[in-house]
Amino acid sequence: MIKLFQPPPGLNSANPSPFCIKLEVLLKMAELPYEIVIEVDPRKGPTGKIPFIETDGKMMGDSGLIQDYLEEEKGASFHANLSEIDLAISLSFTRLIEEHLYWAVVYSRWMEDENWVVLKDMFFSKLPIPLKWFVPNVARKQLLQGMKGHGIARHPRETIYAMAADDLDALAAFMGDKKYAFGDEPTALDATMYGVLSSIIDADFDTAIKRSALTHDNLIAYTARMRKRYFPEL
Ligand SMILES: N[C@@H](CCC(=O)N[C@@H](CS)C(=O)NCC(=O)O)C(=O)O
Repeated sequence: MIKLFQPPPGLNSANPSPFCIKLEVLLKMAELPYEIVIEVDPRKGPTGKIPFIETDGKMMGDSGLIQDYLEEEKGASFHANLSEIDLAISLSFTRLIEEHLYWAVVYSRWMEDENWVVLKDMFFSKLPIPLKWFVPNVARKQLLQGMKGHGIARHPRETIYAMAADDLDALAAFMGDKKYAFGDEPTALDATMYGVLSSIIDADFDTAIKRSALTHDNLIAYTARMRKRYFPEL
C-alpha cells in the first residue's frame, strides 16, 4: 500500500499544506488505497519537501511527479478525455497556482506576524528547548531568503496581495459556473486548485488574499463542493 507522508490536518483544512491536500485528493480520485504517516519534517523526504510517498519499496517526492507516477504505474487517469488545448490550460493554471499564487499564500502566512504566531506554535512548539528558541526564526529567515530568490518577496506586501488577487480573478473567470475545472467530472487541476483554495478560503487566517477570494462566489461554492466530495468528515 502507498504510504503518504504529511503533517496532520490543521488550519480548518484537510492539511496545512496545499500540496498535501492536492496529493491526497489525487489518491482519492484514483481510488488507490493509501495509509497516512504523520510527518512534519520536510527534510525527511527525498526532495526536502512535503508531501512524499513510499511505494513499491522506494521514496518519491513532488506531488506533480507522484501524479505522473500514479498515472504511469498505478492505472490512475486524471485527465480522461481532455483535448490537447485543455491539457495545456490545465498545466498553465497548475503553474499559476503552484509557482505564483502559492508563494503569495506562503508570504501571507509566514511574514504577517499575527499568522506567523499561529504557524510557529503549530510547527515548532513540540521542539525541545533550546531548539524551539531559535529554530523557528532560522526557518522563517530561510523562507524569506527563498521567497527573495523566487522574486515575490522583493515586492511590498500590497503588490504581492494585488498579484494574488489577479490570480484569483483568473481562476474565477476560468471556473465560471462550471462544477469542476473541465466540466462535470474532476481532473488533476481540481486537486491542485482545491489545495490552494482551501488553504486560502477554509484556513482560519484573515488575510488580504482570503478577502479577495471571498469576492468570488463561484470559488467559495467550488471549494465547499470539493471539500464535501473529498473530505466529508471535515
Ligand atoms: N513541488 C513540490 C512542492 C512541495 C512544497 O513546497 N511543500 C512545502 C509545504 S507546502 C514544503 O515542504 N516546504 C518546506 C521547505 O521548503 O523547506 C510538490 O509539488 O510537492
